[in-house]
Order: sequence, then structure tokens, then C-alpha cells
Amino acid sequence: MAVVELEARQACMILRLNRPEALNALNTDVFAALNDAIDEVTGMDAIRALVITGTGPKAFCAGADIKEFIGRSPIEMRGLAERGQKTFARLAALRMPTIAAINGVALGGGLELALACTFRLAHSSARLGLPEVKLGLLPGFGGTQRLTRLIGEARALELILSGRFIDAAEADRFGLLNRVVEDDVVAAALAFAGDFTGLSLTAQGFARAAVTRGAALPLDEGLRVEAELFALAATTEDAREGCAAFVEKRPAVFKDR
Ligand code: CO8
Repeated sequence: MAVVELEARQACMILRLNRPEALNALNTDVFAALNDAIDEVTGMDAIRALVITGTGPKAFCAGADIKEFIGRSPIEMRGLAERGQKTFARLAALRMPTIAAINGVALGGGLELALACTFRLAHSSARLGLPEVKLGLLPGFGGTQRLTRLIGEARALELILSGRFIDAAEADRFGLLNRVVEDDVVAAALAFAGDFTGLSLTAQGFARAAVTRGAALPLDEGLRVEAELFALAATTEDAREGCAAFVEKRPAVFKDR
């Protein structure tokens, strides 16, 4: 049985972590399969959004596989952290929006996986946290950086230093989630993806770059990045098509060019 499964649904791809017996923990096999899946999705022009979820009712992902930590040297642990960071950076750099459909626990590396996605939806029963401190460790797949940028230093430190689990309602109040849903979270994520799938991936890519690059900059520099990316977007065929379609009162047909 594959530890990562891909399933196409119209314009979306669903990626399922498939190790329910270990609550979808991220081991060497899962990272290899995740990288293969990212390669596969990268080449698919018709796919406009990627939904990531976990198999089974209990877990989106319970984090890095703790059993793989035993007996590792600090250099090996650093290698594991970098492997995870690189994989999640590849995911974050995909041209289509990615949506974590959090169907159960999202802990440690599992929450870090969700943080590397563009958007996060969670079932109301989901529990989220960065419990690494309880293992004598700290988040190593980008959690200290991405969570802090997303929800601010005070709340990020509260979660990282306590390791406590929060429910979906609290995660929503913290600004960690885009939606909390009562029904099937994958179905909700596919419906949510519908807001993004008919548009120009090129324009969305420039917009995402402006937001993420600008977030690490002072306002005046961020505004310069925005102006430069705006000018670049204006050179594209999609920008010509989008504006012409508005004036001609017809739906735009984008080609991601
Ligand atoms: N790694 C390996 N196996 C796991 C993990 C995990 N993270 N989480 C759960 N499992 C396994 C359990 O060992 C168990 O297997 P078995 O039946 O063979 O003993 C099975 O999944 C079911 O788990 P439980 O019996 O514990 O299920 P419960 O419902 O009782 O509890 C919990 C569910 C609360 C989610 C509990 O399993 C738990 O606390 N899991 C660990 C959560 C955690 O600490 N996650 C953080 C891991 S560290 C991390 O992610 C670091 C990322 C950065 C790494 C940088 C590189 C070094």
C-alpha cells in the first residue's frame, strides 16, 4: 500500500498521507513519496489546487516519526530537519494553491506540513499543536518560522513553549485556520478550492510572492516588491485577456501565460 496517495478530482488533486497505523507520521518512506508526489503534481498543468489530508478518522499527521530519532547523532538529526524543511519548501513553492484539510490531529511535523500549505481548513474535532518541547526538542520543519509569521510571536511562543494541543476553535481564534467545518473536511476543502481554480495561476503566483516576500520586509520595501510584481504581471497574456474580457463583458479565458 502506498504511503502517499494521489487522487485527481476535476481541477484538484487530493494528496493523502496513508500510514494510519502510525497516525500518518512522517518517516523516510513518506518523505520520499511526498517528494515524488510533488514532482508529479508539478508537471500537471490541468491541476489548479492541491488538497492535502490524512487517511483515517484520527489523524491528519501526528508529526515526524519519533521512532526514527532513536540513536541519531546531532548531525543526522540536522539532516532530518533539513530534509523536512526542503520538502515543505518545495510544497510551499508549488504554483497552485495548496489546502491542508485537517481531519484529526496535526501535531509537530504534521502541523508544520499544514503551515507550509497556502490555506488550512480543519474539522471541528481536530487538535493542533507543536509538542516537540515535550520530547526535549523543538519544531524543526519550519514551525518556529512559519507559525510565528502566521499568528505572531506571542501566540507562537505560547504554543511552542508549552507544547499544548489546541482545538480547532482556538486555532481559528489564533488565526491559524481559514475555516472550521462540521462535515467532511476534504469535501469542504474541494469546495473552498473552487474559489481559486478558474483563475490565472500566473497572477496568483505573483500575488502570493508579493504577500510572502513582503511579509518579511519593512512596509516601504514590501510596497516596492508589490509594484515590481504588479508591473511584471501586467506584461502577461493573462493580464491582457483579463482586462479585455472585462471590457468586452465576457468571461476571461486564462492560459497561465
Ligand atoms: N511517530 C511515530 N509513531 C507515532 C507518532 C509519531 N509522531 N504518533 C503516533 N504514533 C504511533 C504510536 O506509536 C502508535 O503506534 P503503536 O500502536 O505501534 O504503538 C500509533 O501511532 C497510535 O498512537 P497512540 O496509541 O499514541 O494513539 P492515541 O490516540 O493514544 O494518541 C496522540 C494519539 C496524542 C497523537 C499520540 O500518538 C501522540 O502524542 N503522538 C506523538 C505526537 C508528537 O509528539 N508529535 C511530534 C513528533 S516530533 C516532530 O514532529 C518533530 C518535527 C521536526 C523534526 C526535525 C527532524 C529531527
